[in-house]
Amino acid sequence: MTVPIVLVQGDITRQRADALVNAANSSLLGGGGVDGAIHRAGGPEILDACRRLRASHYGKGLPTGHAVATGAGRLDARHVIHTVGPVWSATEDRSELLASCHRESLRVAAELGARTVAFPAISTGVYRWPVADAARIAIGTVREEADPALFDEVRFVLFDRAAHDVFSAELAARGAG
Ligand code: AR6
Repeated sequence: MTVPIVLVQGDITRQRADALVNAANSSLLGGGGVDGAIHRAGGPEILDACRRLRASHYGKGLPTGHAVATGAGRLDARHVIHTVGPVWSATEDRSELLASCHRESLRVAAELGARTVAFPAISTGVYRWPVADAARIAIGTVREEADPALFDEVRFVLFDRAAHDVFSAELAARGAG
């Protein structure tokens, strides 16, 4: 048995889930893309919590491939899990770091008892990771790591049609499970 993986096209800030994953940067203090949208829609409570994390555990910032949770402010979720994806490199294989973002986010979600988790396509925007390769790593890691006893659903929320099609093709290529 594997955890059901569901694909949705749209804005992750409009999703209802126990936990929404944020494609953050190591400052944890906001940015563009998903990060900007989550802070805008979620309100100042999330940024306040991020500032407290910086002041307590992450003085130097959250390392790439790690994940940490805050509350979700006004979002329709209980938690936001912030993870820092790797910047794409043509000369260095950083796949393990992208896999780690997914693994660590799931680990944090499980600790919090979050049974439905929504991911964006981490690293595929500002960080320029090719979407097909990101889909392979993201779906592959979730398939391997998400314990069906702990999760009811893992959702990928793809902003545009093209990314949704690429994730669909990756899921179809792997079969039902
Ligand atoms: N909902 C779902 N997906 C979205 C949304 C949204 N509201 N907005 C953008 N995307 P990005 P990264 C897609 O750039 O590449 C930030 O400045 C987007 O089309 O958000 O991991 C952070 O602070 C793309 O496919 O994240 C970091 O500095 C995907 O989400 C940096 O960007 C990820 O794009 C992180 O870059």
